[in-house]
Amino acid sequence: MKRVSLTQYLVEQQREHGRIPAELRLLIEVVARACKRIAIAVNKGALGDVLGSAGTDNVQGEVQKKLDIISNEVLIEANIWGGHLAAMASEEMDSIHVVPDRYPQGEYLLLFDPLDGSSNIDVNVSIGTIFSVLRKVGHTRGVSEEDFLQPGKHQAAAGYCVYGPQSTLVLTLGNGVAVFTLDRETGSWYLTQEGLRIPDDTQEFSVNMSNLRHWAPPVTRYIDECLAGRDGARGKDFNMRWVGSMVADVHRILTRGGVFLYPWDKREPDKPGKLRLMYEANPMAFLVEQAGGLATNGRERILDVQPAKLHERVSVVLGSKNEVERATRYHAEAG
Ligand code: P6P
Repeated sequence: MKRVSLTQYLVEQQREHGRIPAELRLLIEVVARACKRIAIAVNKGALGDVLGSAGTDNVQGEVQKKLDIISNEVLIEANIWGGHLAAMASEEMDSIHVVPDRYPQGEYLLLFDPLDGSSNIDVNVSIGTIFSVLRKVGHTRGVSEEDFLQPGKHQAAAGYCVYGPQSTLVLTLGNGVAVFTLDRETGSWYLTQEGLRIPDDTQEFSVNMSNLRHWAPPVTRYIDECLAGRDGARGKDFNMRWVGSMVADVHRILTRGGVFLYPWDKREPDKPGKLRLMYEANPMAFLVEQAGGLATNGRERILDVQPAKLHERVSVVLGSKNEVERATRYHAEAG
């Protein structure tokens, strides 16, 4: 069967649907090529001296794994010269990385978590790259952190690559969600699914239950009802899945439904949540909404949140529409 390659898909989106300018098509192809290189490094594991910690901390104060730094460098090097970007921002870098004067600057801003879930690297559990694309609003050459501080609803594109049993690139350009699988023999990405739809209802929730005693009442109420199953208010039993890699948990939800929660908890009360708005929650929220699901911070649509800082965190409830609406309603009822 002749499969559609990523390149052909993007050319058709550009030519037949006028949906993406050439610069955005180039950006997505470059990011996909970088993800392929990251997949190869991840797959080497212990054979490639890429496991373990790098002995440094990132801006979040988290220990960096060697693959965190390798993945970050792969994305920077792949994107810096193409002329499609003005600057990049990464979970692994304190400040933005501006395209140097020796290269042309483009109109796009690329944000990424180069390797999300890196605590799972050394135990061979799925991890991934998450990316978000914004347009640089001003048309002067200069670019600053303020140019990045746009709500997620302004994203031009978003996606992730999950490095699991398959390497799978999941992408939205604002017109639905498409899935590409890496053919290792040819080194090409091929379209394997499009028009993904998250079922409105689910019987599968995804949360780190060890935080139960730290949650706010609306979250405890929602999860307690799931645990009560058919004998409780919900009248149906629930299953639970928690991989500890957002890309793996979100990919499952995009594929078969479910509801994912990483809510505020009182361990660090001054932080709205653990996950980062700009390069984790926003791209995932864009994908989930494009697949018919919802994504809120418990109170408002994640894509409407106006960022104040590049690395700010946010509480996340995303997935099957009716479950996200219920959990969000519980927050409103709690006042
Ligand atoms: P916890 C990975 O570190 C991550 O940022 C997400 O990918 C994942 O959903 C979450 O944190 C896991 O957090 O507290 O369960 O280890």
